[in-house]
Amino acid sequence: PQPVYLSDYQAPAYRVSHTQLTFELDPAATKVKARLLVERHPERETGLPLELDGEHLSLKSIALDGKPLEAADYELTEQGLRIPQVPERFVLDTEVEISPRDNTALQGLYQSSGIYCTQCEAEGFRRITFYPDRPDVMATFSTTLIGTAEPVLLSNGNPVEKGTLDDGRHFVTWEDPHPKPSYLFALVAGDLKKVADRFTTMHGREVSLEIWVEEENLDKTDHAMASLKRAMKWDEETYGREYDLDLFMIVAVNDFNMGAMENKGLNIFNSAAVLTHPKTATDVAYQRVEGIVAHEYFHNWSGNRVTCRDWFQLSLKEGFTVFRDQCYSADTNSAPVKRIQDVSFFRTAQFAEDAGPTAHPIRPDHYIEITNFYTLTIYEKGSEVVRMLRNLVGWEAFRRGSDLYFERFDGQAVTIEDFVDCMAEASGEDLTRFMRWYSQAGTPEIDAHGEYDYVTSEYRLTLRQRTPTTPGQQDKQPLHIPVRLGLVGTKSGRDLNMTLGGETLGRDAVIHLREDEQEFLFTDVAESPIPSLLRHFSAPVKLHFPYSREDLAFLLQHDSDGFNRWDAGQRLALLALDDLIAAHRNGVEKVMDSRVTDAFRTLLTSRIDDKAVLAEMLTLPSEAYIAEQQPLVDVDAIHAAREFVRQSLALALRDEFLAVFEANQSDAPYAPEPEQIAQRSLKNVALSYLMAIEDEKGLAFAQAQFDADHNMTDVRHALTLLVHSSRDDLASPALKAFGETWSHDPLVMDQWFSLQVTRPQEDAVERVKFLMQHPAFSLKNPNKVRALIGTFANQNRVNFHRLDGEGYRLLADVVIKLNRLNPEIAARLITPLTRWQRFDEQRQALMKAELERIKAEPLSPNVYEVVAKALA
Ligand code: BAL
Ligand code: ZN
Repeated sequence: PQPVYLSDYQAPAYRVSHTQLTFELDPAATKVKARLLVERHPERETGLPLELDGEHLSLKSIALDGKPLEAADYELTEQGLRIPQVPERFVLDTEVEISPRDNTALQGLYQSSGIYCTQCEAEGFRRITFYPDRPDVMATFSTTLIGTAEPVLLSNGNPVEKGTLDDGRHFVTWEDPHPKPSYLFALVAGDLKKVADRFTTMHGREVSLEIWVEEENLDKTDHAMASLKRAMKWDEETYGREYDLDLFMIVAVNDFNMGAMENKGLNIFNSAAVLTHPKTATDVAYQRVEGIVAHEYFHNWSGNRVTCRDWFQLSLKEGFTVFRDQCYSADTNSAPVKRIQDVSFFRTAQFAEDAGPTAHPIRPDHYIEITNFYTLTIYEKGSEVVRMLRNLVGWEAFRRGSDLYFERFDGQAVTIEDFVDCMAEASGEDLTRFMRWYSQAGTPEIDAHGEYDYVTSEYRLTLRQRTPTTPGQQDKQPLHIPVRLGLVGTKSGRDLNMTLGGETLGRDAVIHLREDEQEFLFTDVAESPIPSLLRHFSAPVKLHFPYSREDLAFLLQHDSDGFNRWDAGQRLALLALDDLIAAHRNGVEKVMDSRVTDAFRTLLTSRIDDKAVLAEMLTLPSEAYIAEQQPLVDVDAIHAAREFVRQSLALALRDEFLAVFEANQSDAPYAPEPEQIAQRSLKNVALSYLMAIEDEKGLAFAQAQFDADHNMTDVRHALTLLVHSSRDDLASPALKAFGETWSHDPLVMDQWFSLQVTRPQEDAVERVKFLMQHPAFSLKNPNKVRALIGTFANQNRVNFHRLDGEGYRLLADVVIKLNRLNPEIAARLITPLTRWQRFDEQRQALMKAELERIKAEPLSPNVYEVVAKALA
């Protein structure tokens, strides 16, 4: 497969002003008629051929301006259709046949549990009809769906006509007045039921809201609907964005490659991202649903009204929209916890991506398969860069820039420069150097050190930046890095006033690192400080500062920035873990660092108002994050060291954890409210520690919490702790009962799979293989693959990296099978194997052997691209 290059971009030779589609639905032979009103693009020369994308289509007829074309008039290839000679303006009619039933790739039109649905982003529309399937071709659409056994027929826009044909089939015609690229097209057909509500927009327009689900899920839509209404209001209040159609629909389907999709007026969701019920969904799932509902809704402006010129600009819509949904969730829940959780995930997973063989800039300059680029870099790092922009120019200028962007580019397909230019114009800031964030891959590292001069009362802070090389990018340029900081007085424990170059900055400020190295001299610093750097994670970088453990314990207590207080605790734990990892490797007795125990004791006994923050502070860095900090990953030593810390803390602070657990039990009716969620997470963190030493009371509490069956957050947590313990006598009956109770509910069964395959016990690989034979498992369902295989490979590190290579072999076997069924999911699944360079020689050899075995297969472009990069 050949790469596509950003530098080769050209406007399309022809554009489509209107697209009229008719679908005669049939599982194995759906007929798709397309009438395209085509005209030459004004920026392109005359006489160019018309090139349309098309894959897996069986062409039945083709006519130009009403005249059927002869076979000699056009060329058909694997990739599409070419008509060498066309007029400047014309009407093209085609009819093709496709088989939704056999579409296991879940791109284009397919069937999920008997429901017809579509996924067209990024390049799925070419599996539906011949079309210029690129985001810079925007047309109005009119779509007629003809069905037999499907009571519900949905598409984008508003329904304008419905009726019954002479042969008894029925139809509905939909019109979408907003020009859109083909990737935003959608249809849904089948036996679905709806929950309806209304929203009155800021200008008093009434919008009908509908969530369509299978009948048995009608009781699981309340939270998604409430989230949708909150998101609509938030976008009006925060960004001045109003919804623009009379109808907004969400449909839940069981088989979906992504979380959800922002098709115009007809969002299609993975059922996992929309359905909730206290008995079936955890707090985390509730929050995820809220975030994804908001994200997809926000795309209506940041993505749909203003879209991307080409797929290299994907982060234009995704980075901005993730930023918007993160802010929305922070506003509706606990803001500090939202930031801690987002950054914790980001520093673990995106940093690893940025340091691995598939590292790429936020705006890549080439790709083979665009579906491989729906990555943490495009989404999450893209969001971090938008966040930096917001902080650099300030909220008011950012909002003016956003208004300008939406006004200037409404109905257009644009570039990342267009967005950043609006921010520069609205703020007057020079963002030229800032643009490097979009083209330079890799995580920048800042080496910082500071010196206080008691005589002059000056504090000299030196910051040096470097970005490690990444594949294909050897030379790195300095970036514009905003560093938010405070100087915390070691005597007072307070933020000190900062004066820099004669200018008073206040007690919390941002300094700008633009060069390779810069010195910042703070004057009139009243007492010796400890710097609190990169507050609120003000830039997506790694910060190295030679903090002593005493410094960190001090910041953990005194830093006024909640995020950095949490981070100081993480750093303190990491230093202790480093020693223990070394001790484990050298066969030396492990000794717990009493400073960590003391810090935890203080946390457990002091009054912290936000229980959700406290729960985060009491949570140790994950094995994956610890691994990120090691030069060479020793999975066994990391696991042993972390377990040792958990057990030591539990032994030393057993009574305190018990007290926290007991104080936070509640039998109030479940509500996904921030206070309740915080209380549950704190209680469950305490229970985890008690179970780390299999304390008798802890075991009894876990069993009772499982038996009480109050809500899924508590039940799942208790069951996980039992299943991960050595007490099979308790775990087995609970697991069996849970599996039997929920065998009818695919989303709960996903949880049942996940919590088993994260067991640290040695039989995990065998258990994965066993569960793959379970009637509820299917390789064709992405949620099941993620729950069982993805969770095992990413979260059960000791067992995935087993030294006999069985974990790797299992993953490679699944990838090889999935490569034929669903290349997009197969390619994603390979990620843990691509990180082979981080491990010891023996594991490296085993991982590479599996990558080579995959590479020897006839591969989809998706899997080929990932494997080729991993082995380059
Ligand atoms: N556009 C694909 C799904 C999402 O990011 O919303
Ligand atoms: Zn998105």
